[in-house]
Amino acid sequence: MSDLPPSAQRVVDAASSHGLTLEVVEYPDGTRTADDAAAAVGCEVGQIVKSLIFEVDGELVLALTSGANRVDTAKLTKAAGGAKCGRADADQVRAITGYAIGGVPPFGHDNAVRAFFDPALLGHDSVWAAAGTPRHVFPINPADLLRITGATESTFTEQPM
Ligand code: 5CA
Repeated sequence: MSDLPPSAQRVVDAASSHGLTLEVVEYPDGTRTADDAAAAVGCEVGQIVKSLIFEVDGELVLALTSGANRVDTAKLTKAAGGAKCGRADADQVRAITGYAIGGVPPFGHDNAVRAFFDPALLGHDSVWAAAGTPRHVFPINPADLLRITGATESTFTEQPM
């Protein structure tokens, strides 16, 4: 229980401050991408939460996105009330969240960040998100995730082809 790496422990502590006990699971083969995580967990890729950082008019925002979906930056820009949107780079992700790409969790960040929530995540009983490292993930009820992230539910993904 207490042998989690510090970056995973921070995620557990952040959940705990919202009254939620996380069961973090380590997969030594890695959970760096949504596909990796789904393969490791043995769940649908749509149940994996991608915690993606974008820059909208100079503000870094978090897009909590189903692993089955792709962000439509025009829609995300509109949801955030901005005009210009791009992907944050690895240094910006680290600076705002305190975590490296591949392990960015949906909450427990160093700095407050406005968050947007893909409603597709609510179509599952449980979803899995990164727990601060590219090897640790945890399951969570998506409504609980929406609540503790304080995210705004918003449709910001591309239409499936
Ligand atoms: N642990 C997994 C599943 S929870 C995970 O963190 N997935 S993720 O989707 O949230 O984070 C990986 C994402 O980071 C990739 O989808 C990719 O779009 C993005 N990424 C990878 N490299 C870079 C980079 N150099 N700059 C900006 N974003 C990147």
